[in-house]
Amino acid sequence: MENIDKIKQMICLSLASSAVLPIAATANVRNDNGDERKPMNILFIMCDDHSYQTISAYDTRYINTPNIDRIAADGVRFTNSFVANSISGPSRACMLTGKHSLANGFTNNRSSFDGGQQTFPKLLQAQGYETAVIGKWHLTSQPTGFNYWDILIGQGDYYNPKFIKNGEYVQRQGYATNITTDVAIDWLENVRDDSKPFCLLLHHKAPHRTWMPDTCDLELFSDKVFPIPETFYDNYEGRLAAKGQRMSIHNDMDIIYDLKMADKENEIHGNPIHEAGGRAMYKRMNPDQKAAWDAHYDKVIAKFKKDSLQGDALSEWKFQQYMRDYLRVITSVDRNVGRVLDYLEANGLDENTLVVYTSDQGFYMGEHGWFDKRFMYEESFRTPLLMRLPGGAKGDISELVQNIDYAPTFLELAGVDVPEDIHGVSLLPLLKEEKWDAERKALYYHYYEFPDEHAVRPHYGVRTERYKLIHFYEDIDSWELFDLQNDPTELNNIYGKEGTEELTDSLKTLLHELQVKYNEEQYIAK
Ligand code: SGN
Ligand code: CA
Repeated sequence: MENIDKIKQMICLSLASSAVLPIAATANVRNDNGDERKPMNILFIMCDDHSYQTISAYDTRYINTPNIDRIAADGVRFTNSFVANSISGPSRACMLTGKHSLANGFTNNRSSFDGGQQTFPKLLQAQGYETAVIGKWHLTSQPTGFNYWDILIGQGDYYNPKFIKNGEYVQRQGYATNITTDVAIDWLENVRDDSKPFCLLLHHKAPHRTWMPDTCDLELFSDKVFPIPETFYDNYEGRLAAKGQRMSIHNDMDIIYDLKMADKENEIHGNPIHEAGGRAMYKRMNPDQKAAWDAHYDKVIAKFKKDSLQGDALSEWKFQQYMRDYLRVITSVDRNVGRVLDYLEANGLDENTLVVYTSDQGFYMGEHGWFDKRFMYEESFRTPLLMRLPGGAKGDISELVQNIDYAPTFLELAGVDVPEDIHGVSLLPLLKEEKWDAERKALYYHYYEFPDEHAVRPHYGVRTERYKLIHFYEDIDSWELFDLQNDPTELNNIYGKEGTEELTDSLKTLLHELQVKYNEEQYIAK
């Protein structure tokens, strides 16, 4: 099986167009003191919904991601990396501004980003950087602060996606992850002003729902059976908001839309809206893509019909199917990350480029019975974060870090004074093995979107190294407290339990301090 997988990977590689690799050069720039220094480029790779559980640098249970792991092997792996708001648009706005959601104005996916505000790409541009964003943007308004932008529309499509390139619509044939990488390599190679240092945001759509694999990866993992997560059958006892969500694999993962059982006989039906969406995804494909798709899924559909599974057996089949497609999509991401890293190396750019790999948030791989994100529970509050700074630190960094920290990190690296209104703290000292003065005792989190299709109640909270306190509000008023040391899977809400009074008080004090610090006084619970 392994050999067959390797051969398929080679075929995929030869299909993805590879750029010519001549040597590129960047000029030195002057910093504020007038000293000449070597500019450090920034390659900021981000995926959409990539769980740390499916990166082998973090977790070897499910998949091998040799290329993403290269970043960790030559650099650092953050083992306590979190987001400020576990959903796409808001998370991206936090990264661009270095500020929590209310302060940057983009609190939920229905918002539109105020592109007039201060962002790190603008500040880098002013410092003489050549900036670009390629791939998923998801902030509704047009990008500002970029010399070049070439973005997917909204969530984007996996097959033959439409982009907006510096304001013009362009439809491209092929698979989104390959295309986004092609455009990025082409920008590095042919478009940018190479007398300047660059900052490239290479932001993939993958592996966002509906986890559509590239045609050359369809057969991967077909024979694999993944272990069912220990919390798969969680009954949500003592956690009101968890009980009320609609992101369960059993109830909410659609058989046609998510699991691709769109049979030609039209006998299988899911939720009508999702079913229409699922069939439309297939219609976007060209005849070759459809033929490859059918060659794989028709067999799976036939078996699914024959087996007519019910109850737990159906839930577990859905889980396996979900895992296989998700991991196929990750295989393509990993291969394309390899292409970009190879390009940097072939051009000597690996020696003066900070490479970052992250996701807009974590994701549930069946834990608590779920897919999707949004909750402040570990799987979606955490996000993978790997960084490789040439000549910098190697190994694990365990400090509590958050996606509001990326902007100040990039700015400090570029020699820009970090504006005082930025909430995040530069991670550069950690990358250089220097003392980190942040003295961060706790992280603040706030998720605002409601009502939404997954019915996750808005909530804010605080997390220290050991404890987590969450307040869910809107149509409920419910507090949760977890001791992550004794209860890492967060099944036992100890809020209000005897003996937790002092701990609760101290966490509430901390929470209020952070709400004041991050301009969220209006949310302080009465
Ligand atoms: C879409 C998905 C949701 C997902 C959100 C947000 N539904 O609405 O499942 O939670 O995006 O994801 S879908 O039917 O359109 O696939 S985010 O990462 O972009 O914020
Ligand atoms: Ca996302």
